[in-house]
Amino acid sequence: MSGLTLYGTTTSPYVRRVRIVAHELGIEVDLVDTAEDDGQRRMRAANPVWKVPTVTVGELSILDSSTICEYLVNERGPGELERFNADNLHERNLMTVIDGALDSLINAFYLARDGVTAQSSSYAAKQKQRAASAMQWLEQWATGPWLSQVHKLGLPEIAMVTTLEWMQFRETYDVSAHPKLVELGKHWADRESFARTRPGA
Ligand SMILES: N[C@@H](CCC(=O)N[C@@H](CS)C(=O)NCC(=O)O)C(=O)O
Repeated sequence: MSGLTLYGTTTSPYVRRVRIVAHELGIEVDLVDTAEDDGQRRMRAANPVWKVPTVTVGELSILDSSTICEYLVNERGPGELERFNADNLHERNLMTVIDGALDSLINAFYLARDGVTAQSSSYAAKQKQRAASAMQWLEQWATGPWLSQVHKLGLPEIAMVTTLEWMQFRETYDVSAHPKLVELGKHWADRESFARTRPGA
């Protein structure tokens, strides 16, 4: 697959999902840093919601991490990955809850940078409470390295590990309250695609 441009940063957990899937499938990506003005301008020209990851392939723009990962798997074949099954409602619920926790904490993280904290805003406090509720729900589904019931590495596990590691990296959430999720994260930490895409790697 040639001419694939990925707009994002190396610290974004959503961008990291795409980088892990690309690495697993042996797909080269040209990463354009959206922390730089020029990268941000180019990403906004391709994506009306101004979020990363954004991928462009020729004239095509793909605007969401799950859509991008599905596109890569469909184009290249799943390799060792589990193909995301849109009919599997449990997997879709897992993704919704992981994204709910992550979106809440990303909001809280950026609001805190502007001085809006859980102490000063009930809405900011709710973001952290929602993340705790989501993580508690996810904990019940972790079995060793697996989150989904398919027992093959797929988007739910990749999303879970990148979320856990982002929480630790940004110190936005104490993951130690969820020992089964911590164990799941440790299982995948040394796999090449995870190790190579870790912030600072
Ligand atoms: N649903 C989107 C979420 C992407 C997202 O929230 N990305 C964050 C960075 S981790 C972002 O671009 N935030 C920019 C902003 O909110 O202004 C996906 O899965 O790709």
